[in-house]
Amino acid sequence: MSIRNRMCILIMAGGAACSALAHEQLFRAELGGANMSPPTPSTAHGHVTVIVDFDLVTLHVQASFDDLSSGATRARIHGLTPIAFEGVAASAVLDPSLPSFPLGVTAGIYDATIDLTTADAYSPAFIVASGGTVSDALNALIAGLQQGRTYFQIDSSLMPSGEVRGFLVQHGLPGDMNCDEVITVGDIAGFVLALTDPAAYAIQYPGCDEHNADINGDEFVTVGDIGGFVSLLTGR
Ligand SMILES: [Ca+2]
Ligand SMILES: [Ca+2]
Repeated sequence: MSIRNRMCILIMAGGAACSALAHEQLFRAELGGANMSPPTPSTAHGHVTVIVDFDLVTLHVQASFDDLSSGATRARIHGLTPIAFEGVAASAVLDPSLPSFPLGVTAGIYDATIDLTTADAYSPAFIVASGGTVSDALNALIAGLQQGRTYFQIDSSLMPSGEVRGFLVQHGLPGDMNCDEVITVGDIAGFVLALTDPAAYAIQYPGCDEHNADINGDEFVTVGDIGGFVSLLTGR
C-alpha cells in the first residue's frame, strides 16, 4: 500500500472533517544577549514561537528561557524597527509585560494566547503610532512580523533595559505543504512528495519549504513525521 493510501486510511480512521483548519502564520526567534543593540554580556538563551491565527485573530506565544543573569522583570514584543532585523523600538504589545509571563526567575517557560481584537493587546503608544485604532495596530503588528521588524525581548533586574532578544522570523507552517497557510487534505500530495522525492517537491512547489513536512522537528523529513502530519490534519 502506498504511503498516500495509508495516510488517507489513518485520516479517515481519525474521523477528520477534512475541512479547512485555521489560517495561520508562524514566526520564530532565538534569544541571546548578542542579539541586543548594543549587545549584552548575557549568556542566557531562549526560544520563542509566535503563531498568528487570522480566523480567531489571536497571537499564540510560546517561549522558553534559561540562564538569565537575574530574575526576569518583563517580556514584550517590540516593534516596529525602521529597518528589518536591526535597531530598537518600543514595546508593541501589552505594557508592562506579556500577561502571566514568569517574572523574578532566571529560567522558565511561557504559553499564552492573546486576543488581538482588543486595545488591551497593545501598548497605547503603539496604537497611536499605528494610526489610532485597534485595527490599525493589528495591521501594523502583523505587517511588522512579516517584515522582520519585531523582536521578542526579556528584561531582567540586572539588565532592566533588556538582557536578551531575538527578531521574529517567519517560518513555514508545519504540515502546510502547498504554502496556502492552511493545513488541509490538499497538503497530502505535497507531504508524500516531500517524503519520497524532495527534488520533485521543490519543482512542483517552488518557494515552499519541504521541511514544512518535518512535523516532529528533528530536522529530517521521514516516515516518523507521518503520525504528526495525520494529527495535524485530524486536529488530534
Ligand atoms: Ca496547505
Ligand atoms: Ca522529522
